[in-house]
Amino acid sequence: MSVVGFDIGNENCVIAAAKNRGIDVLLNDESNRETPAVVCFGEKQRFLGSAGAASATMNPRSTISQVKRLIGSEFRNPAVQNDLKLLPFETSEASDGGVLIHLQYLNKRQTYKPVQILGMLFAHLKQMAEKNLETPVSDCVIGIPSYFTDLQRRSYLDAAQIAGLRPLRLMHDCTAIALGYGIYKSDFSDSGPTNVVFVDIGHCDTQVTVAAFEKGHMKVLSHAFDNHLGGRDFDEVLFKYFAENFKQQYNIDVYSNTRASVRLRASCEKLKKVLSANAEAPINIECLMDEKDVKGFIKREDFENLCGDLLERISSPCIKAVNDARINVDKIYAVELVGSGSRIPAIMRKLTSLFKREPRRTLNASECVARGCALQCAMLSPTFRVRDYEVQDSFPFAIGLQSDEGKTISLPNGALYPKGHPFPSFKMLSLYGTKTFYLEVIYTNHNDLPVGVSPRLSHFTIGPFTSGEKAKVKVRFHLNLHGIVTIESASLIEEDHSNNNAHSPSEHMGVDNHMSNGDSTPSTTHTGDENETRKGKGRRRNIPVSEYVFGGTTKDELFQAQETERMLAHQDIEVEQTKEKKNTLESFVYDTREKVLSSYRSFTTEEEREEISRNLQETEDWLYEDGDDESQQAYTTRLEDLRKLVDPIENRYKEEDARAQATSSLSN
Ligand code: ATP
Ligand code: K
Ligand code: MG
Repeated sequence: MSVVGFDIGNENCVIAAAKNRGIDVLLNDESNRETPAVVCFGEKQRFLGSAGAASATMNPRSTISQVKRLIGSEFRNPAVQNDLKLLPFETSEASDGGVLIHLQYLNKRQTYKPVQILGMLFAHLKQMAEKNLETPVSDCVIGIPSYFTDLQRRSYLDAAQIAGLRPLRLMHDCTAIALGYGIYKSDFSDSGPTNVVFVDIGHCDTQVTVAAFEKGHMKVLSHAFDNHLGGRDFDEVLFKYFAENFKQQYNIDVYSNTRASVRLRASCEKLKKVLSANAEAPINIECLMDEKDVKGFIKREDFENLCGDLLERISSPCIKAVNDARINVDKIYAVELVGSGSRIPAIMRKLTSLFKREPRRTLNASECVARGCALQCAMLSPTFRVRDYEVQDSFPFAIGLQSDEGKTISLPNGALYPKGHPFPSFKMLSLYGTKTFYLEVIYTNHNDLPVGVSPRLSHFTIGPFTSGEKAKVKVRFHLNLHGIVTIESASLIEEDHSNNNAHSPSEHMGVDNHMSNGDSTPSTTHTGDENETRKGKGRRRNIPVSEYVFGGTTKDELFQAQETERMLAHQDIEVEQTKEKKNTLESFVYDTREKVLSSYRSFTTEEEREEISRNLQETEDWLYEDGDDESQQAYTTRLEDLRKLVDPIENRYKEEDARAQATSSLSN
């Protein structure tokens, strides 16, 4: 069993695998280390990854990209609406408030949820890894942005499950990067932690993380982000510039034509890359629209001026991360720049002036997330031995509770998990009640959240239970390894009547401030069986807990999605096998025709040759006409029919050949 790390980007995916000697990045079928995050629905089969990207401009409305932006997001979120404007496929609001993707496939209008599309991508990457490693792959660690909400995290796990993967951890991208950075380094000073700022600029977002390194362990001090600032935004600057330019010069409006927009966007991205290495760059697109060829040109300096606002915005998450880490700029040992979006030279200059030092590029900009994830996976897997290294991550949002009437429940520290809390983490809370009650998990600080995100995560029913008098209910929360909040258990403590004075006043439900807000990480073992009677203090009884996640995938939906994926994968295989059968038949026709004229000639009669030739011609004609698009069975049957004619001759030829060889070896 192999262990792998996945970096699912908005543009590119990278797979890394732990080997005994270290971490390897796996190649795809085109021998590339990065695979486009694209799923394209062709006429009869899906094209995934590189094949999907290759078909994108032919089939723009059935080519799904940037699904990472849509998964676990609300359709009505204005930020999502902005993203959708850049994407060529059709969407609508799902009944659960999420995004639904509509497209034409297999002559039908089909609807898919983003979680399904991501599932397809995961399945493709899994298959690629298995082909490379020649072993089954299921245990994995998957990189995610630190700003992902509870629902986005859960949706990632669902997508992985649709693909048959078993994520041991969803890991914040920059935490994975920091792990890969720290674990092999031995030159950290003994006189206190070494603070490093990681800046990851991808296709759609910018993430900044400050981590403190000491020998044998690494601690994340802060995560900050701008989830709407990445390479894509720089492409868009060029797109707008040339769209306007072409309107003036050629009188075409690319905004009115999906295919033209898709092609211009792709050209602008290429242009941007050229500008990273050149002072100026041309753009040429044949037949962009209305049968017009377009030409354009831009200088790097002009591009940088157009990007002034974007470049300015890079400072904010950097400043926030350093402030939240509570360190001085002079206490920063290094700034490490990663993510391919950061290859624009002006970004480097901007960061240099901000941090008063030049950022370094000691890590592999496009592979470090996947590599860190693979390392973490090896550390979590019992089959690998990795040197002891402690990773302490911090959770970027404050999490609180409210009752189902929307009343905030006041908690000892102001939050169930304050912002920056280390995780994974268990917390025990004591509440009082006489019967079933409800808790809603919420984000408490709107300012920290990505724009438009709902503060409500999930709703828990604690019960049913009844208790004659107000009883203490101990609720055990878990902010798990994926950064998802759950309630692990709840138990009712029926106290002795002789020991009644700890009861809260007469509210229906109240937090017991006397009880410790017990905070423990999984390494601190939780002692005591919660079902056991405690020394005369009271009886403990487990009460059921049920969870409802706002916008979450139900078990039934997940099952359906797995079924759909199985069917779609079957269809793809079927189409591929049919192509193979057709090719085999075609080759047989050509090979046999050639052999009839050469090697078989002396083993056949005139009539036999004529009959075979006639049949070959018939099959060839059929292949061009009725047989162009037939079933596997049809091609197989045709081949078998031809073989019946040709096999006796083939046998005669082989026998003669063997005899000739025997004779020649005797005479030697
Ligand atoms: P995200 O992290 O947002 O999910 P991702 O991980 O797929 O996305 P990366 O692969 O890190 O993103 O970066 C992709 C971006 O980098 C694209 O916008 C691409 O155009 C840009 N890019 C790649 N090479 C260069 C270059 N030489 N100069 C400028 N930009 C580049
Ligand atoms: K990537
Ligand atoms: Mg990335």
